[in-house]
Amino acid sequence: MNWKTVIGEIRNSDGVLEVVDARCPNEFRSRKLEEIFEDLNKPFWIVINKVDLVPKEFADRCKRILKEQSGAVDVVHVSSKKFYGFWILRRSLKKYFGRDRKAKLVVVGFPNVGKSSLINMLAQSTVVSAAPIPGHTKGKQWIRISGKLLLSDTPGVIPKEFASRDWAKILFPDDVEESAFILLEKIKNAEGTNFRELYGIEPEPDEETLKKIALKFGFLRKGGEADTHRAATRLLNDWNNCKLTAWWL
Ligand SMILES: Nc1nc2c(ncn2[C@@H]2O[C@H](COP(=O)(O)OP(=O)(O)OP(=O)(O)O)[C@@H](O)[C@H]2O)c(=O)[nH]1
Ligand SMILES: [Mg+2]
Repeated sequence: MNWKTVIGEIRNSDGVLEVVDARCPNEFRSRKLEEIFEDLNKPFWIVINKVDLVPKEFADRCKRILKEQSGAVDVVHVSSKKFYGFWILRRSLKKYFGRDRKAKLVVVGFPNVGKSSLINMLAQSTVVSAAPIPGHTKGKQWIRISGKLLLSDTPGVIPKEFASRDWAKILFPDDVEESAFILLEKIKNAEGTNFRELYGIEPEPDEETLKKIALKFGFLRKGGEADTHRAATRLLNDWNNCKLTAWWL
């Protein structure tokens, strides 16, 4: 779905679920987007997904801070992977919209935050998993998540222009080594991480670290030189598939 279509979807919705990654929830918020929600007069929820990847104390602190510092109706924790948080999210939505009001919601977020996983979790927990609404774009599916609450089955991916410079490079990489260095710098300064357990070294944003990772996994170029490109790709993949965790505000 292109961005113009997403904005159209938001305009036609009754509310938005902004999904962020629990490992660094604040950096995954888009203030620009939240301003758009406010301009359009749409209530929004910040859904902190992947909460299984961070300590509870950190998750609770983030929730408190985001509640204070954002215009979100509510901030909730979920783990789409562990099927955690569904009821809390649903209760919060029901509380806002009431029993009798029909409401259509749209899920948005940066790449990889778990939008599709969240939609799947919400869909699997319901009796009617997908119901086309007459009068809507053909093929458009809505998922009933509770009595009158409907969720669009197509998430809106927030485009690169809305990301900070660092995240634009990590989420939409063109030079993977540069992207890996930016991620390493963030992990180095994180409150906690499993980096040392995964790779057996300290997270330092330099060539040497990529070389060590390459050697650890046997990524060698012809001639036996460490393949830092493959190591950088591995690091970014481990972050994206959530094997690698680190948390900071
Ligand atoms: N540990 C953990 N991993 C999760 C959770 N939710 C999603 N993931 C993982 O995060 C990665 C991205 O999840 P997706 O649901 O594909 O994310 P998305 O936002 O739809 O990504 P795009 O479609 O690329 O924009 C996958 O490897 C998921 O398995 C979660 O709650 N916990
Ligand atoms: Mg997706």
